Amino acid sequence: MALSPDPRLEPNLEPRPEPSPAPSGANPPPPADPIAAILQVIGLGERFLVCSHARPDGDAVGSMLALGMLLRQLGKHADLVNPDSLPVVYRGLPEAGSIAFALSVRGHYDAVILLECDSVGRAGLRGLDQYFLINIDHHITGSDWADLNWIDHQAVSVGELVHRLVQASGAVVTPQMATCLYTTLLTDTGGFIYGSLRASTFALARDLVLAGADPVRIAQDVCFSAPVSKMLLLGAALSNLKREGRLCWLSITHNDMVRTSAADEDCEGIVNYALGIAGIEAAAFFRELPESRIRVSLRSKGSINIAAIAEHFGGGGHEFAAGCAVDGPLHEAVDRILAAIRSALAAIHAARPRQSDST
Ligand SMILES: [Mn+2]
Repeated sequence: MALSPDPRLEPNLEPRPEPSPAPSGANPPPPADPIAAILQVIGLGERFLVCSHARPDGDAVGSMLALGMLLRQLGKHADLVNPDSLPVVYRGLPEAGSIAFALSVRGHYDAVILLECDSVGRAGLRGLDQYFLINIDHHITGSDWADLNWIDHQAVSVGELVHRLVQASGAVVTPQMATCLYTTLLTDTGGFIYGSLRASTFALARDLVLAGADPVRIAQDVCFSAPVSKMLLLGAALSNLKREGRLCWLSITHNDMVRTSAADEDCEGIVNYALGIAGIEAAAFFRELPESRIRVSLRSKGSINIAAIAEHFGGGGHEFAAGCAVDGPLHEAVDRILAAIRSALAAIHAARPRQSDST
């Protein structure tokens, strides 16, 4: 086995990997037909490694699993690896046990496929540089850092891109695959309420249900299976909620995490409570990590490009949902991030007629 498991996994401290190197002559331009190019690499190879980012979310887990199923259906060997354990709510997904936990990889692979990683470092695995790297991403801040790149930020989830690969390969969308892919749609759209939602998103959801995904069961597993610690942590965050005009933010300290026995994954989605308030256009959630780093989740209802702010602080994401990690202490991180959001909001509203301010 080519993996080196390390049971002493720390919660990911988001050592934001060094910025991706500027495109050099080493990376070819994106192919005209990236799907065909990726399928060609798959067709010529035998052994593949599938990775996604550390602290995997529903899109990372679901798309890794579905891609693993595709590769095996095509008669290939596929290893799935992540440096962090899966959030509890995704452990019931079909073949979830096939994702191995490791901090480094070695051995022979014909290619490594990285799903929604904005750099090789984002995968959190040592040893990847020696392989032919394929980058499949749907983040607006994604870049052509790999040997073969397919970035489509119109896709609501990277699972949507994996589905296109499945279709183009002629493989069958099994009920297990459909379940994993539907999960990526459900989670990356916050339950079909944000992201690049289009009619095609719902057409894809329909296709996946027809292929065997059970939408009620998946929603129950993903949305209604939270541990108590998540609710206690949410209470701590809401008690720190602050509003200033169109901006709302909340925060939790490391002590809040300890006091509520919260896990890393319990922080997921808390930022949306701030965005859910009438009149709010931008929201931020600050989490104090041990060692005085601050993880920041950013959201916009659409008036400002929040990914640009995340990118300014070394992070990235989508136009309306992004994140970064910055140095503490907490109050200084809050001040720096809020200042950037205030500027962005002020720039937008200075350019707009006043009557549009009222909603
Ligand atoms: Mn995603």
